Amino acid sequence: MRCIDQREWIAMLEEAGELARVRAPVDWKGEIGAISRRVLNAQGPALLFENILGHEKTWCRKLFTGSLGTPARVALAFGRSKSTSRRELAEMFRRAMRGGVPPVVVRSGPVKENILRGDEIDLNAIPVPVWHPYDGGRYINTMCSVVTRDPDTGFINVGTYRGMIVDARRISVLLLLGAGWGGHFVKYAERGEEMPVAVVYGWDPLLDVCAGSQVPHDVCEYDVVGALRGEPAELVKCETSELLVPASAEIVIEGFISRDSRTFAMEGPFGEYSGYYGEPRPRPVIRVECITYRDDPIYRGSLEGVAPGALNEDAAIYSITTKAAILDVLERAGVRGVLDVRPGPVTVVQIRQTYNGQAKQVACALWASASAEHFWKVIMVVDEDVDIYNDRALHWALCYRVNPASDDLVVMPATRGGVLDQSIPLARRDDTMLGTGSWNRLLIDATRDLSQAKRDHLGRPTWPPMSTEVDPEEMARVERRWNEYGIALPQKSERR
Ligand SMILES: Cc1cc2nc3c(=O)[nH]c(=O)nc-3n(C[C@H](O)[C@H](O)[C@H](O)COP(=O)(O)O)c2cc1C
Ligand SMILES: [Mn+2]
Repeated sequence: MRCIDQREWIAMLEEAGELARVRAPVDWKGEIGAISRRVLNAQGPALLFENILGHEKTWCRKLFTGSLGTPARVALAFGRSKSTSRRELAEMFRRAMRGGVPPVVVRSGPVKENILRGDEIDLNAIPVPVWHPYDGGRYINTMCSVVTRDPDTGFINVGTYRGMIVDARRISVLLLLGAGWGGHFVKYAERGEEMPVAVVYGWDPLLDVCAGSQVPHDVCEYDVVGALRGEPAELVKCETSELLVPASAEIVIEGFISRDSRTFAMEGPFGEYSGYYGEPRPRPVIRVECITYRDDPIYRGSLEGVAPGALNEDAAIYSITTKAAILDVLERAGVRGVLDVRPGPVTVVQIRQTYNGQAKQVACALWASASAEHFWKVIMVVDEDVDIYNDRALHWALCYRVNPASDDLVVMPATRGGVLDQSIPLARRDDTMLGTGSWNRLLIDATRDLSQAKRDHLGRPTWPPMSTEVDPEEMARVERRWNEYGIALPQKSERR
């Protein structure tokens, strides 16, 4: 299947009964965020807002959001049926991260239908919501794909990085040096140049999936999209730089970022992935020089904050792609016996143990990875008999397979970590001083102690029986005689 554009994606969702067109007039200030929160929490449809107050006559009138808000729709974006398992999608993503299909450059495309330059530009013409009640402004860069290029090698990176409208032509951004574009930024600064940047809104949903996920730093996200679709992405050259963007994107903003701190502007607060607001700070700014867009463009954005019971698009995306990233990191590090992985605030890894220190190897491999900056702060490793999708089973393992006074709990101090984690004191999240945040990380080793196992004739560990396991012969007898006992059991119901 070739890459699809956002209009084809919207049509696919409508066909599948997964889209609501909101024609009632709605306010970009607060109301759209509140609607989005309600719909995401209820795992409702993708939303296309067609009537936004104050945007009846602006060149951009429409906003599309929430399209990746459920696992079923992420499966549809991958070109699979709604019920495709996470494991299957994660394996698809892993294969794509290895063998990329490079993009092709075409002469022109719909994204060039309209071009604004210089003083014609006013970012406030785009219907950008104030997503969370106390955001510092209109966060224009949420579900977007930010394109930059390594000035030495020409390698292109595409990442999702937040940004807030400062005024008509400026966007302040959270540009962390550990991210893909951060490495490019440092190189441009060393040359005394500004960094060209292009921000893409609304194209193949898999570009957003790849841009926001932990694709290895030496792999271009465009190649991953190409590999997932089996056909190269079609790109066009930007107007003001050598950057390449999708030919059928809805909107592309082109600009430049300076390392000169005198050009910085306030960024934040913003409702972040942890469910907290971050503190406002002076941050680098995209100085917008050009905007290209399709006729009647549909802007794309997303609600960020997640907390227990408060879902968003990232959570649905990461349930696939972070799973893939973790499996990949562990395989590359040569960790044996990894059975399954459940990403989440606590990263759960299920293993079949054959050697001592296997759980520690899991944690060391993940923490050493370049992908770990914002992730994998708390890792829990369990054996094959613990159902990692059952929270009670995990609590049981936490209680009965962990001795808090032993080396089952390991704190790895002062590692590189995310700056948006509000449980860490501000001084330890000062990326301007530290280059990153500083995290103490926790491993909960809830695996059994191998010295308690016996080995079978093939040398495999066998564990003492659990008292909750019924002898299989007894169970067979009970099943055979069940009707004789006259015991009525209630229907099994879904327990929450
Ligand atoms: C909606 C969204 C917003 C994000 N905002 C930022 C951000 O502002 N800064 C950042 O460094 N990472 C942010 N991330 C995380 C990065 O996109 C993620 O770490 C990704 O792997 C970066 O790709 P890269 O390795 O090419 O930099 C965001 C992710 C999502 C999904
Ligand atoms: Mn990257």
